Amino acid sequence: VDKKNWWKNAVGYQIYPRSFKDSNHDGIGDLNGIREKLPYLKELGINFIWINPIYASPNVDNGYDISDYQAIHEDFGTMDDFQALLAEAHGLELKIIMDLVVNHTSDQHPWFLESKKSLDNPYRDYYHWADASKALPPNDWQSFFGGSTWTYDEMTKQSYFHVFAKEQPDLNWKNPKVRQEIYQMIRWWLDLGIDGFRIDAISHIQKEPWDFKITDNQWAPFMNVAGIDVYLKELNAIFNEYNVMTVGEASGVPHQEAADWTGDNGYFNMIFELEHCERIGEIGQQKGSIPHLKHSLNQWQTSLADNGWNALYLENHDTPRSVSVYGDDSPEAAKALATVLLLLKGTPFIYQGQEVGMTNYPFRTIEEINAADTIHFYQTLLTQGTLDTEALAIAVNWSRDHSRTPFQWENALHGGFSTTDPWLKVNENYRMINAAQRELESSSIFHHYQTLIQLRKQTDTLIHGKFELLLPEHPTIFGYTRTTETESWLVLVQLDRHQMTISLPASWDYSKWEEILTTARAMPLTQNMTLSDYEAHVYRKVS
Ligand code: TEU
Ligand code: CA
Repeated sequence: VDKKNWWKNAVGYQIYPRSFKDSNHDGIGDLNGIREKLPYLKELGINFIWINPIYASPNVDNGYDISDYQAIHEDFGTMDDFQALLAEAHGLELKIIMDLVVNHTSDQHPWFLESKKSLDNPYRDYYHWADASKALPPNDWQSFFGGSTWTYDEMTKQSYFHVFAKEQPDLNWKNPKVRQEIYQMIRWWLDLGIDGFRIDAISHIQKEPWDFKITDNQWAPFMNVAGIDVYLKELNAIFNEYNVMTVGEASGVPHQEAADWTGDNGYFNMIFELEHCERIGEIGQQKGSIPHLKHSLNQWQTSLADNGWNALYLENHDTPRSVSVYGDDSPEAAKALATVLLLLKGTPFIYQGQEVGMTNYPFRTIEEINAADTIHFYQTLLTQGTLDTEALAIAVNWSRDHSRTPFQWENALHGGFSTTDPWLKVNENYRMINAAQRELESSSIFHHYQTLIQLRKQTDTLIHGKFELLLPEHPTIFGYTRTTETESWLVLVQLDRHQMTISLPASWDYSKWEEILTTARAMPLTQNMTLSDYEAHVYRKVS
């Protein structure tokens, strides 16, 4: 095995620590909870864990507003707990990658507290400040979480810049001192022995000049702006000194540029692109679209065929649950989606609960929501005159909280997550949908994930083989091949609850294909295939 490129053969698992497992029963998931569940992750077969931020934070954005990069949030435990977790994970041959949030800090970070003090404070240029008045911000750019990207400060009569919440001021990457501080912090974590980073919102670190005029894309002034490569190369040089993996969250980076951003010579090993999970429809009624998913994944698979490497995912802590978005909440749909995801080319990431088919939450009141951006959206709708129930429906349509409800471990109080009321309510369907149940059933989603992970690990073609999409125009069937000189694999999945008949290429020798895996009844491969109800079939041909 290629030691340096271990991440190509690996399967990842994302842990949202607040919602994974509460070990001391205060209603909040924690590091010792993760430690308790390492054997479960080992059983699933994954190779590395990405943990969302666990650093000191006022929690305006659940840890993405960091006030001390080198301290563990007390909700999660201590630095000793972290080191124990790291050691125990390594003992089980599980790697740990951490979230690196360096586009911004918390407004409570000592750098910002200093920066705010005066125009000539040595930390002033650690952030972006510009002349403004209370009524008139430096420009009309809008932040991702709603409202201006500028917040006025009475004391120094200037505004500071933030692409997310006002409590998340953006760091000034133009300042070499800022970069040195960040690099030092990165080394500190890498020297501790962690196995890499997921780098948050990294495509936003470079900004256009404040007088840049927005034309079509309102995010353009801080999305993959020219000159960003200078900083990314510096970061890459540090990562390269260590045998670690990196995955940059890079919204706004088009697939045509992905070869610069990923692979053996890219800024990162891989990136999370956000295009394939874009939803279709009017705001508040948006739905996942299988044609869009196919089209977008095909573009990324094809563009990165020879240069670069994909990070594969269907859900994370910012999206609703994939089985609800693309499926009908059923185990069949969850297995169908798993089959599509795990056999693509790239490094798959499973988001906690995906492997047991956790679904969206049926939010009934705004009090059940924690995510600041959802609450902000809901309140904006109310001020615009939208009726309460309608505002709620619109705001929760794509709420981040669907995926943040506590992990459903077993059919017990609070789904076995905690014995106390958790910070966010557990979905009541925990009685049916939970890990304990699914470890028992032989035909479960969990076991299907296990099987797919094992299959990947044993099969070089599924790691390196060329990807080709079949039936690109088909509205619901996701079919593709993975091919090397010695063999071909075929994945055929019906992502809908309907019966459909398709025709495969006439030139294929159908007698040579063997069925390796199915989620339904076994079915030999023939030129015409009838698939129904989220059926998935995997075939192999030896040439
Ligand atoms: O999300 C960032 C993110 O989604 C943006 O980069 C994206 O470009 C934007 O929403 C436009 O689609 C990350 C974390 O995953 C999220 O939880 C944090 O809230 C955010 O960064 C701020 O740190
Ligand atoms: Ca706890």
